[in-house]
Amino acid sequence: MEGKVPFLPATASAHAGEMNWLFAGLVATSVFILLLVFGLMIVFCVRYRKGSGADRGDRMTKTWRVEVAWTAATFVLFMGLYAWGANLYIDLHRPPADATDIYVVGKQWMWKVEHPGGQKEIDALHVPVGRPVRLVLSSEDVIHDFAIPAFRIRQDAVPGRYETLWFTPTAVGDYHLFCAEFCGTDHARMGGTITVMEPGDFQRWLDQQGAMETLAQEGAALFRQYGCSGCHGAASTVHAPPLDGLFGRPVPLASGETVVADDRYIRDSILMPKAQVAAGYPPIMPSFAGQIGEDDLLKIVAYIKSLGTKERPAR
Ligand code: HEC
Ligand SMILES: [Cu+2]
Repeated sequence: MEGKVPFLPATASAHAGEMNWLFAGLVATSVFILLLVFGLMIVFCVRYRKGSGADRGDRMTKTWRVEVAWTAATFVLFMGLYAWGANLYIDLHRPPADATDIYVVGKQWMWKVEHPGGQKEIDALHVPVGRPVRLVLSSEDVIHDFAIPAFRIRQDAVPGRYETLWFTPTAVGDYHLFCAEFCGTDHARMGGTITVMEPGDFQRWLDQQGAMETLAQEGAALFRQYGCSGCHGAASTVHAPPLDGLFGRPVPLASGETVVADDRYIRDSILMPKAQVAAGYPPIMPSFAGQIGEDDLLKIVAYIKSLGTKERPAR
């Protein structure tokens, strides 16, 4: 179901069409069950009303066949809906490898957006049409929820962790952005606009934001400012793991487990270093919880990610 569907917001992302079908499927199933139950109730009410000439003798005995048949039929029907929805949900949380990362921080009461090139926006998000975008969401205070009805997506932004979701916009235009989790006095005003642009226009928009440091470059400065380089830098005498090429690599932990170093792992390593200690290293890294805000964390994580690729910030 693409294009304009009556009573629904615009259908403007690659998943939105299927979401419409799923919604239609749920409504159709509910309406069918509703009509069946109420239809039978009404029929019986009328047929067996007081004084009607309906035959009341010869009562039918219950048979297990009927019980099993309707139980199995509804079970299969609802499990089918569940599998359909779960499949879509899982897909929405598995971004393609070529998706662009955009960082979003929710706080009372605004959305702060940072593009990988360092461009910043507040209560606005510009994206190119037809390209997958992966959002990394976090919150500085309470739970918020990033919701774009035209894309049929919403995701809680939870303090203390990263949540991700992705979408591919399919139609150029402006769409509403909302906070969909009651988060305080000005919750109702915590919204904005998503602007979907042609890739060329988007590139021009990025360029117009002026020359600025990329997120990774800002992160590199913070990495020194917070003293990380004292232990992790090349010249350090402390026995700390080098962070080059860390992103995306499996990391053996002291506990014997192995985890993949993703955004979340790096973030947790900074805030809760004792929770997952890298194998072969002493657990001497101090926790930076409460000292580094979400904004700066994103930049440091972006910097550590950039160390995995060849294009290291030249500083
Ligand atoms: C006192 C020295 C020290 C400081 C300061 C320090 N670290 Fe660490 N860091 C370590 C050690 C030792 C480990 C390995 C043990 C562990 O996982 O806790 C580590 C582990 C890590 C890891 C996980 C690496 C892996 O291979 O799994 C990351 C990411 C990290 N540090 C980032 C940072 C950042 C960012 C900062 C600054 C905000 C910082 N560290 C400050 C010593 C330090
Ligand atoms: Cu909010």
